[in-house]
Amino acid sequence: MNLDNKKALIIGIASNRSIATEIAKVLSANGAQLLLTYQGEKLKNRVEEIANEINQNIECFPCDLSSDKNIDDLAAFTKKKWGSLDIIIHSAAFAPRELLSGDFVDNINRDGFNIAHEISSYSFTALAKSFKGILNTSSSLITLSYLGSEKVIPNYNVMGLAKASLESNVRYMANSLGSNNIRVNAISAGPVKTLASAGISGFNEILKHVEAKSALKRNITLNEIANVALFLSSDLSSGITGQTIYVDSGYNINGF
Ligand code: 0WE
Repeated sequence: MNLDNKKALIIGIASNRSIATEIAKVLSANGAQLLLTYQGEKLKNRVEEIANEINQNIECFPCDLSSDKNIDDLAAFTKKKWGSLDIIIHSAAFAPRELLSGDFVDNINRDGFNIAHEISSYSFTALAKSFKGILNTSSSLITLSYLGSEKVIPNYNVMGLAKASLESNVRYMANSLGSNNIRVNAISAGPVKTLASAGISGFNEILKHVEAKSALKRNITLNEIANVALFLSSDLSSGITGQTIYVDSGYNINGF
């Protein structure tokens, strides 16, 4: 698959094992030029090291998705650097940790609900809004979701609502941007060990359950997610928009 001359913005690298890191490697290996973002000064060095490992001249730029100013500054930087953009990978989510365990109703609060939806869903729309003016025709926007959006997963709690919002967001964004030939899709990934899942109570049980019960009888790899991101980024998927595509060993087909 060929992404030569395509320029990709990748948001959500927090470590070597991030989904966004593997997507960056795979898109770069297929010819794309990359711009990576880091969430704050704490992550700057780590993201720059990852950028250097992939390719010596990849630039990194700060972006906290809770800030409209940060998003607009990122769009202005992208415009100055490249003039236009072809691919946005949105691989970021956040809910306050104390909401990701225990009883959903007991632990929910207004702030936590708002933060989860703002960072995990609205930020994708905000990026589209801010970058719309520099997105090339036939651009592809991709976000990451999880089965907890449509089925109850213990402890996923408010993130389930936020991912439901994100997947609906994908449909409305696809409809809105379709006339500019901009495509918008989500990848619903099976559970993978990353910083985002580290320390989540019951996460290892979820991994074991998928291994035992999924159609493929194993967990997925980061590379399998990244390969679908490559497909959705490329013109091979030119007829696909507004979709949530499962990369989950088939786990989502199960009823029991
Ligand atoms: O979407 C996610 C997790 C996203 C996430 C992770 C954190 C950890 C650190 C959002 N907010 C935070 N906040 C923090 O303070 N996943 C799909 C991974 C995940 O998280 C779970 C899972 C799975 C799978 C939480 C409970 C149950 C299953």
